[in-house]
This record gives sequence, C-alpha cells and structure tokens, in this order.
Amino acid sequence: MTKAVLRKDFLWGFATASYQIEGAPEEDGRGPSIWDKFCKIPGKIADASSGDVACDSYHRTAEDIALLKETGARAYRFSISWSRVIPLGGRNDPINPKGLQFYQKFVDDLLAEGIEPMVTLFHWDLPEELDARYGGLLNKEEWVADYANYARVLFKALPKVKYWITFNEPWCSSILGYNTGLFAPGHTSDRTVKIYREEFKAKDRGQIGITLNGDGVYPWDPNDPLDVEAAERKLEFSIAWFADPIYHGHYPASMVKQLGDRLPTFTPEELDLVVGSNDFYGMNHYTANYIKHKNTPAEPNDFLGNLETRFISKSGDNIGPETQSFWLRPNPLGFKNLLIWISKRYNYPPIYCTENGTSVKGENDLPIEKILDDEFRAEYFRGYINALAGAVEEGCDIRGYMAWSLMDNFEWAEGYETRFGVTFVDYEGGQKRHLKKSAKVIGPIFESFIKQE
Ligand code: GBH
Repeated sequence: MTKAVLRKDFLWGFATASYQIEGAPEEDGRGPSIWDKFCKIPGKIADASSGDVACDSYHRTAEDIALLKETGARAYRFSISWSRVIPLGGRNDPINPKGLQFYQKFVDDLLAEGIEPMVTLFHWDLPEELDARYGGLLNKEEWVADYANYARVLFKALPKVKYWITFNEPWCSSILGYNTGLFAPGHTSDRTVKIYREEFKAKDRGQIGITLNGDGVYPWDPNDPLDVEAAERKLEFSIAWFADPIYHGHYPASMVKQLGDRLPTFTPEELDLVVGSNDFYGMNHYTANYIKHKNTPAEPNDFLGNLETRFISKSGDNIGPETQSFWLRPNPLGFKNLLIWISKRYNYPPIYCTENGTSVKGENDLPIEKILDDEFRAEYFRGYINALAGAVEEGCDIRGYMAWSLMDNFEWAEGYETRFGVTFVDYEGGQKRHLKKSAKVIGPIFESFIKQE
C-alpha cells in the first residue's frame, strides 16, 4: 500500500524541447537557430545528424497529444522555438504569425484534452541571426532586450499558459556552450519575470520560474571531511551558482573564494530583478556522483569546484547501473537527498521537477519488441517517483513532475543513438510512435500517491 502524500492538484506528465522534436526547420517562415548551424559542423554531433526531421512533431501534434492521453498525463512541458515566432529573433524584427498560431493552436488542443501546458521559453535554440548580429547571449544589453521582447510576445499570445519557465539549464548553456564547447552558445537573465509579473500575472494568473539542472552527491570517502566539504561545494558550483542569487541575493561563498572577481558583481538594479524572481523552483535531475576533493590548486578553467566526480566510492560501491549516457547512472536516493538539500537551503520553495528520466544501455541496437519492454526505464521511474514521495513526507513542497521524455528525440550532441523516450520513435519507419512499457507505469504510481481530496 502506498500512502497518498502528494497534493490533489499534483501535475505529472512528460517533457520535450522544440529543437529535439519538431523538425520542419524551414517551414512556415521559421528562421535558423544556432543548433541548425552547429549540427552542420562536421564532428559536433555523434552520428552527424540534426534536428531537421527529429520526431516530425511540427506535423504530428495530434499524435503527440494522443500519446499524452494514452499515458493519462495531466501536464506537458514543451519549449518554444524562438526563430519560429520571430525568425530573426530581435525586438525590431518581424513576428511570424504562422509560428505564433502553431503554438496557440497547440496550447488550445492540449487544454481541450485536459492537459496542462508548461512552457519553456528558452531550451537552447537561439535564433542564429542574434548570434551573428551581436554574439547572442554574450551581449548583455542587446540580448536581454531581445529576450524580454520575445518573452512578452509569447506572454501576450498565450494567456492560457499558467506555467512559464524562463531558461532550461543555464549551467548547460554556459559551461557546455562556452566552456567545453560541446553545445551551441549561452548565458542568463531574469528581466522576463518582471515583465510577466507586472504585465501579465494578475490577468492570466500564472507562475514563472527558472529550471536548473543538478546531480546528487555523496562524499567519495564519507570519513574524509574534505570529501564531505567537496560534495557540498559541487552542489554550490552547479546549483547555487544560479539559485543563491535568486533566493539569497549573492553567489555562494565557495565560488567567490575560488573565482574571486571573475564572478560578476550585481548592481542594486540587477539584484532587484533577480532576488525573488522564482515563483517556483524548476528542477531537472537524472543522476548522482561520488565526490572526491583535489589536493592541487584549482585550474583556471575548472567549473566543478576543484574536485573529481566518480561512479565508484572509496569502499568500492557503484552508484548505479550503466546506461547509454556516459554521465548517467540511476540513484534514486540521490534525488531524495537533493530535494531535501534544495528545500532547506531555499526555505522550502514550491518545486516542480521539470525533467527526470534515463537512457538504456544498448537500447538503440535492440529489436523493437525488446525496446518496447523497457523494464530498466520502468524501474528507474518507480525508484525516482518513490524518492520524490519520500521527500514530500520529509516536508518538501513538490507540486509537479515531468518525465524526460515523452518520446525518443534528437539527443543534442549524441544525435539519435541515445533514446530517452517512454515512446519509441521509429526514425526509419516514418517517425511512427509506439508506447514503451515505461509510458504505462508512471501514471498508476502517481495516481496512487496523489490525494483524492
Ligand atoms: C537535459 O539535460 C536536457 O534539458 C534535455 O534537453 C536532454 O535531452 C536531457 O537532459 C537528456 O540528456 O560531462 O560536462 O558533458 C540534462 C543535464 C547536464 C546532463 C550536463 C549531461 C553533461 C555533463 N545534463 N551533463 S558533461
């Protein structure tokens, strides 16, 4: 017997992102994004693929909604392709009515089926023109003004949307886009929240927040205080880098100590915009690591906090089974611990888990019957959803959960080889969708945890 610990209005469902599923890069006036360009550079994408077709979702919204219905999902998190709506991206550039209409109709269609839309404004696919024009996200003046304008266009066009996410994983934009170069460019701002609150919130009664990624941590040697400290520092370098300014008005001390004046200082005006800018905390979470401190001084390009991440602990414990993603091994307890860490550090904010899921080792090479019988992924969700319920029992205010992903899709630099979907997408067979086992286990678990009244 499970205990009904989740709120009656708990939102559970699935997540995707525009470039990873839509395809149709040149249709109805869409402009190119930095990912269209990035994918053309030889060597950037493992299988030399791109999002040109992806799941063909631009032409299959009805099918995607039917999938959601079949799983019983209450909500769907998707992102907007900025260059569909404003092909050149800028505040003085023309709006593309067909692009806007596509998303308006999609929102209407979801609502007609009783599915709550949760919209990410920016999931990495910056209009290419803005990068060419002024360096994209690196140009604070220009980019912030253009992003603010884009956000306002959408707030205006989609008043029925009640859940807005400003940025997906700014850590990835910054580090993978500008530090390691694995992904196309990025950075962050919070002015969008002011616009929403001042011009739309009262009328539309929605909420807005940022989505941060963060992995669970354990000290490599729990008896070494330096590893214990390093584990905390890892969370500060990945999560508190963005969340401390929002909830506490400053960067974490450990980052200031290591990075000094390489961290920008906030002006009073910036603090005004940033502090308190989350109606909810959006959390993307997949895995955990053992953390081992380093004895040498931090390298100038270090972004982890002068430490190593490992899958095996000092005593030889493996954090979790291997998956198709080199960075991901399931560890549900790490999720529970991290939910509690975030809740304590930021005074128990409402949390929406905006992504959680796994790839499966070798999945792409299996025959379809085996792919559809994805017990490994089903077990992942059982473990993680139980961990979530456990965190709620310990006082965390968790209000929603979106599994990544509704369907297999373009997995960025890894191309199509790595699948994260609860739905199999047959890329060779005309993008046909087939529900996997995992699609059907999530609903019943949530419904058993959610209070009936
Ligand atoms: C999410 O990021 C994305 O939001 C989503 O679009 C994506 O499809 C999904 O995950 C599955 O990957 O060793 O430096 O390369 C997940 C968080 C953080 C996971 C960075 C990969 C790579 C670390 N990601 N991490 S690195």
